[in-house]
Amino acid sequence: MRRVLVTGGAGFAGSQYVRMLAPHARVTVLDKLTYAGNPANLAPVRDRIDFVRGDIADPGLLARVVPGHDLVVNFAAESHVDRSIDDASAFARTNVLGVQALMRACLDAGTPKVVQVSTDEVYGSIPEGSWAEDAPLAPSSPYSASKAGGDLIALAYARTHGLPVCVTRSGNNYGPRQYPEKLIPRFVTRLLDGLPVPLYGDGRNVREWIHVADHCRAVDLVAERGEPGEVYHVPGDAELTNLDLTRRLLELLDADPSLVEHVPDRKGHDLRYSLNGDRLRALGYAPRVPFDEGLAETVTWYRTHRSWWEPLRPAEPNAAR
Ligand code: NAD
Ligand code: TDX
Repeated sequence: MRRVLVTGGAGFAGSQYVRMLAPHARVTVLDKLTYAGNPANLAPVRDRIDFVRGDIADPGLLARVVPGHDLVVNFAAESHVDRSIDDASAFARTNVLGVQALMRACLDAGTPKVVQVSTDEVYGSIPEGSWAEDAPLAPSSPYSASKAGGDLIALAYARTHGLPVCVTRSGNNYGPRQYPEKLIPRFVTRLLDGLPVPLYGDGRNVREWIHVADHCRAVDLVAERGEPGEVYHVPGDAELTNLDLTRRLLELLDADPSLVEHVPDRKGHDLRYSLNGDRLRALGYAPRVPFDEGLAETVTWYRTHRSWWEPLRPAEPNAAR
């Protein structure tokens, strides 16, 4: 049985990966449990995994936890763009220094395979067409700059030291258990309570959406078949403006369109992201969750899991950015 260390495994995407893997692998989760980490996300597999609370930027802890694993997958990150605009210090610490500490620990432990999970945002905005994996990095936000820094460190460990690490970069994930600061869960939970939803700028920014389960299947495929030192894109199957996405959410929730509040734009707001996924498809990847189905199921999940998200809501429910 594979022994897999999943860092950031109590967050949205990391916990999905752990729940997917747990029946077929011996899984250790290492997570700092920041505001975004939630042990409830691991409840269905709690008895089948080892959980360590700790920081990927702590080399002493990593020296104890990393050895003995066949695979290390790093989902741990500060992940929200708006928070990085307010204060980027935790982003630099976790997303850059943390990745460096983890790569070093994997090198020292002789880990046979490592995957660094990253994002389409490292390339910055693309008005048309799609980025290939060798496109130059031009991140716009402190979040994406810190992710680009982590990616480059990971790839440098591959080139300099021969560390068998792959980098995956995916589009916007959606699905159950996403912290209600991100667009879809923020809008769904607010609409469920009849509260206005803050649409940034003119709402014409475009994102490429992928169900978190498809993202995790792609990460595992790269873990098994990816070429060390390479980057793999994980594109979404639905490209939508925020305005169109908001309209779909209003329909699914049978909510009044007057609840959409146009608020000032996010600083440095990227217009569009798009990834070319040919390299991943060549490994055998195909998405399984059609966007319409996945979105409807996600809305239903939030409707039926109020006890998961209600305690996580910001203190000022009417605050719009
Ligand atoms: P999330 O914010 O839901 O979860 C992040 C997890 O990392 C939390 O459990 C948190 O406690 C943990 N963590 C934070 N700092 C840590 C540290 N120093 N040490 C150990 N654990 C720490 O994030 P997510 O949406 O699940 O994203 C997971 C990864 O996927 C991130 O690397 C993110 O950049 C990437 N990604 C996410 C998306 C998306 O749309 N959600 C898209 C592309 C890439
Ligand atoms: O209240 C909002 N109103 C709004 O109009 C929020 C939270 C967002 N938006 C807009 C900004 C973006 O154009 O919606 C779009 C999506 O925003 P987020 O959910 O914050 O995601 P994004 O900034 O695109 O980044 C996400 O995808 C890539 C994740 O948060 C990152 O972790 C991932 O790397």
